[in-house]
Amino acid sequence: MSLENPQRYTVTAALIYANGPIHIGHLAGCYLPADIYVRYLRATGKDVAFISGTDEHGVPITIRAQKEGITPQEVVDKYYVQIKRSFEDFGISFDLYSRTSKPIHHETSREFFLNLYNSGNFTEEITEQYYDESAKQFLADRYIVGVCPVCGNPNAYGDQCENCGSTLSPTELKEPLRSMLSGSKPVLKATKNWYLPLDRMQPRIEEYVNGHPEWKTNVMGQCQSWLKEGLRPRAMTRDLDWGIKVPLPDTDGKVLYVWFDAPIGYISMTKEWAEQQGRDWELYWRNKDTKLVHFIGKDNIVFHCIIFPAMLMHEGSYILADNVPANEFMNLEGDKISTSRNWAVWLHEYLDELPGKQDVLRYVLAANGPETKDSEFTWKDFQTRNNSELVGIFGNFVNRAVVLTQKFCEGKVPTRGELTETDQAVLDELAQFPDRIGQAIEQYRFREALSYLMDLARLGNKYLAETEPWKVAKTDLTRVHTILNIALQISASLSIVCEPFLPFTAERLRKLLNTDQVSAKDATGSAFHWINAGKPDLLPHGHALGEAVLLFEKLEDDVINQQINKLHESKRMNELAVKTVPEAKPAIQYDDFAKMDIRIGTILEAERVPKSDKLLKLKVDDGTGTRQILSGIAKHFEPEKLIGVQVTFLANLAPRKMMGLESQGMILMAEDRDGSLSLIGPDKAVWNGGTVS
Ligand code: B3M
Ligand code: ZN
Repeated sequence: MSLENPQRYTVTAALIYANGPIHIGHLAGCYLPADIYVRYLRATGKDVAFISGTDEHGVPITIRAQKEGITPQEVVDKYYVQIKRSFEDFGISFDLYSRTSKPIHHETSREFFLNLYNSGNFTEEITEQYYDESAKQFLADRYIVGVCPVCGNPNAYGDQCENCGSTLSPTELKEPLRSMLSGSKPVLKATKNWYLPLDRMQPRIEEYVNGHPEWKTNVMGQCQSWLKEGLRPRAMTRDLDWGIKVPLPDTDGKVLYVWFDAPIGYISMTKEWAEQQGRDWELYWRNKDTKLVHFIGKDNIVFHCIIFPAMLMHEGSYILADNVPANEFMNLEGDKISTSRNWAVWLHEYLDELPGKQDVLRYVLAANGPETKDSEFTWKDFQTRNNSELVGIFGNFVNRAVVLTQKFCEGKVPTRGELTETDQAVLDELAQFPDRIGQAIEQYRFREALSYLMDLARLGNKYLAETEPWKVAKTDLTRVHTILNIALQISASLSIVCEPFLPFTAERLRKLLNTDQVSAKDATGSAFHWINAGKPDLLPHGHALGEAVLLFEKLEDDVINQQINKLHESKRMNELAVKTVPEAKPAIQYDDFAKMDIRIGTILEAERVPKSDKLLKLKVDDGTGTRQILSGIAKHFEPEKLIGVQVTFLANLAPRKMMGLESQGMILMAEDRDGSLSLIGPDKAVWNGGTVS
């Protein structure tokens, strides 16, 4: 059951691993909806702690360190700063953005662990895990490499094969196995770890999950499938040297499981924030009138809906999440977003290239939010939404209202005269928007809420189109004043209700309407408060507007095409970079090599072989005469360009027939990473027939 009308909220957004920069998928999947929700709550006067930070433990960090050739500490220090900055740049309004490496977090996690341990809530289990004897370390799944049982890739990881995408466990890998740390063969070794007996907790967790039929169907679906499978005990400690040390004797080389400490981060960060603010953190975690909401992406559902609640239930003194409105994933231009393939729009790059356009991205991501199923970002859609919705509807309406006021009313809010039926209908409709938008937000339907926001701007446009103040001005200025007054009141409401979605625009719009100069009307010190949105008199008559600025600008094709090209180019570069050097062939003896008669010759003639798109027919001067060699290089070279070039060829390859023509030898080529071919010749002219050895 969901809490009725709570006044206090703890809202968390996933603690992302500090192992890379963030992209639009992160924003759309978790942080933007969380921010819209929180901004709305604050606007309606709720007491909110909006908490997030980076997850700085676990194998994802150590893997990154190994890839970049730096220490795990250097990895998290670097990405914490970058990630925090990106969130700030896009207006994600955390009350605190912290990190799990803080001492307060280590203490809180250890204390939590000890509470569970001391009350007998863990089971101890000894299992066999892979161990690297030369590195003297147990190996996380990711550190074990072997042959993929699905596709035969010899470099599959113990958790996944990057070639075919299969999810694996280390015991499924085929020989030869090797450790990524030392290259040696891992051996199985017994080790003790502490397990949370989720199996025993199944009934309580079922009761909790089933008590929330209002959860989103994608979230409920995953929970039910886990529950149906039957919960199994899960290790809460791991054999790893990066993380929070297990607070028990004789546990060297063991740390808390990263998924044990990370969600506790929400609690420790709330403590940190409350300390800074001089507040009581327990109100936000131990008071049953507080509503706890976790914003996450779909890959984190089980941890937030089953494992973390189980930990909290065991501990006993905490509230449980009221809702976990997890999103699905956002794809990019028809393909999954992928960090390793560099198929992403990175937030820090976006702002370098499209400065000041935070709200355009916020708008497009919210409008395409993957709320119920995976969604899609394309640059063309980005352009269309900007040009026809933000510029064409929102910006256009506000701009017309303001410009006409400057033209006909000296830039001051005019008085409203007698209302027509149309006027009254518009004001009545206006009054309904704030609730309509707010209710959708409260139900985590952000796309819908945003569409209502745009409907309000549409209402304004329609009103101006119907009443045509620019025409009426010729005959009836009093009437024009009434129309513009109403248009300005709609604009004023827009400035309030757009703030959760478009905070940068809201600020510009408030400057444009000069709202700071409107005297306070309610207890919060400003008339521009959500509870006043929709009212017909937000702007008093005679109030002077601010300077006219455009809220949005049109995006031209070249800007968009640049982004599309950049994306494809970086993917291409990346594909080249991941191509590995071919495997070595088995060793041979000198005699084997000496059997080959490799020589230098000069190409005298070159032409395409009719009906073949691959073959060129070459005439080569081999020092004793001319020989014909057929070479499969037609796609790589223009025949005319080869004439006169000295090349290396295998002279004693037995003659072969291709397309009815005899080939007497083979031209040697080097293949580049991208598959292009290059001739191998001497670095100065040598005599034809000279041997290569
Ligand atoms: N660090 C996984 C992730 O970054 C994990 C989330 C923790 S939330 C408590 O997607
Ligand atoms: Zn595979």
